[in-house]
Amino acid sequence: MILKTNSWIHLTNRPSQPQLAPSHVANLRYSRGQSYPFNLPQCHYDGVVHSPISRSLTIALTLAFLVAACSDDSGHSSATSLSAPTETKRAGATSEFGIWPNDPTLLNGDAPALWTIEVVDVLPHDADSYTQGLELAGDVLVESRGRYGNSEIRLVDPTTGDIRVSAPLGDKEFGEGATVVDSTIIQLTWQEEVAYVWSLDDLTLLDQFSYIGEGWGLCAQSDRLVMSNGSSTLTFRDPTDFHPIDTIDVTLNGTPVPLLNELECVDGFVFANLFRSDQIVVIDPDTGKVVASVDASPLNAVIDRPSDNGAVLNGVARWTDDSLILGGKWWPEMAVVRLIAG
Ligand SMILES: [Ca+2]
Repeated sequence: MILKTNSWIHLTNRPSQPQLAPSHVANLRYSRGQSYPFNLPQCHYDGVVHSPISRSLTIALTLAFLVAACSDDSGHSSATSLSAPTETKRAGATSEFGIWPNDPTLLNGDAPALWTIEVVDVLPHDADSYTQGLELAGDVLVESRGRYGNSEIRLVDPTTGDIRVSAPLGDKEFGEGATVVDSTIIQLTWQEEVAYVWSLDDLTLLDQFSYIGEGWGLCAQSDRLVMSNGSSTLTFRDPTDFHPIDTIDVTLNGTPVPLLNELECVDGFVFANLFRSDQIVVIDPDTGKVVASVDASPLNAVIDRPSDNGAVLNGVARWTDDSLILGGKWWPEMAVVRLIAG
């Protein structure tokens, strides 16, 4: 059982919270050594997509969003310089507020926070795995692997990287996000409109659900699933039969935030990495408002990411009470990180 609880949902307004402009969301960056086919004012974005049609449309809409956002703040850059990890800075200490860098009552949709990360550890990862989703279940890391002909669900020892057990998808199926519900794993497929239900202990296929549209990210709250499809809309689903319950549009200061990708449900909030970026947004799922944005680019100083444009950040998992695992497609390592004020 790894469902998270809404431990503190009642938030108050604090005037001292750092302001997050729309340009921060637009300030998508790539790992070092990679090229930027599109150079926008204060924005770097790679428009290469691995989907023939739908993601191209999404990228086009996003570029329009980026241009609009950047045009409002073209004279100021929010880029954060890469820095060496501070591995011992808070090692062994548990934050008073768990995963949150500040008093959690600071979080509110009117004054989104701007955070970054410190890397506190590095874990091994299968460099052949096209990571599409990560979630911890006890001492086992659940990893969904994508690409046609290579998709599977696997249970991994997170400290050694050893694969304990795996189960393949069909050659014409593309694995996407996955989450744990009680003693099962629900795994999405990208465009095949089917979600598989696996036994958590041995990956026996137990059931499958059908749905309409694309599947990208998935996480579980106490009574509902949260699913992304690459747009700015999250869909809530019943974990027992996967039927849609409701949707919420995700916004930052009133502006839609597209390309919501891999998800992680944390303390009643939803973490979503933005596709092809090192940015993670923290969403209040009841309002859709982005309450904080996390610049994860400091991991580039630690993780030897492949130069392939497809090797993007695509794994977010709660690791300990005060840390996350961040992983990506074909990454040889994963980073254990803590959130810190940016
Ligand atoms: Ca996750």
